[in-house]
Amino acid sequence: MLAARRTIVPALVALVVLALAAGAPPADAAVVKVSMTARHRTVPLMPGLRFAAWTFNRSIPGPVVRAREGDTIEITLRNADRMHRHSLDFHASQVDPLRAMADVPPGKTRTFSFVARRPGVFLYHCGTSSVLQHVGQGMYGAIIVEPAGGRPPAQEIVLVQSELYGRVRGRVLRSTLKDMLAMRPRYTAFNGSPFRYLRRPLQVRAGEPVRIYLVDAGPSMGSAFHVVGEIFDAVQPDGNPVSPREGVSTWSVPAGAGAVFELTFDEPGTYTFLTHELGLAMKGAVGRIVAR
Ligand SMILES: [Cu+2]
Repeated sequence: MLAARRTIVPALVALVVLALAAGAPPADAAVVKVSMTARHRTVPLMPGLRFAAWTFNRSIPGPVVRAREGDTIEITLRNADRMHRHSLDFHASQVDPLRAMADVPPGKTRTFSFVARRPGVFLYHCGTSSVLQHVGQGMYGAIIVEPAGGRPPAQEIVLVQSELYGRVRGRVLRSTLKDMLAMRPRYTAFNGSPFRYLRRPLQVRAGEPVRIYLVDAGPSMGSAFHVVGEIFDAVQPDGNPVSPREGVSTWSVPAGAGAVFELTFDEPGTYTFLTHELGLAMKGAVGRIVAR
């Protein structure tokens, strides 16, 4: 998915929830209001297959949240699920988890906030026990916190890698905690759909900078991220622009982490991106970028 700036972007429909705070230091710090609804929903997974998922805002992954360093993120979580408690753990936060990440019972709504003090790209996920099951069912997404001074212009791509577990019955993939504990994923995916970007490659302009924000949601496996035919000009672990690594071919992002990858396709062509843990790539975490 292509990223919009300083806003919340569901996979298909942009839903802008940004409000400026009056007079809060730093001078241009904002309150970014994020509305999330937890609900069970059967979502399209790939042609001919659906997934009996637990979602934030009806999609896997949930919406991309964007803010800037120093902003206050104010989250309202509504639990529209009739059976399970749900919650939100933002890895961009530095808060008391028992307060900020408390479970929301079925049918209830709660609001909490945190100040995004560190720039980067981070995972958010449901933190309710069993976390393995809630993440494995699809309750995760990416939050991007821009550095206070911004980033240089680039063509931006946001990728969330994950595993999908379970058995297919009647063209629906259904997961159990037992499937997830066995750690034998049925599929892997970027942005919630195995082989999504082989079916519809991403498009960029050759000769101009590209920035990939990658988050690995797991629940249990990381990403050895690589672009065939390219070397990353810079990799920023967790997306923090301080101390980038330069000239990297493959970079491991563990489950629960993120990274920013910067590169320029000097030569027009079709470039495959994947996790170079190839047994996982062949289950769906592989795609293409066409540079023109
Ligand atoms: Cu949950």
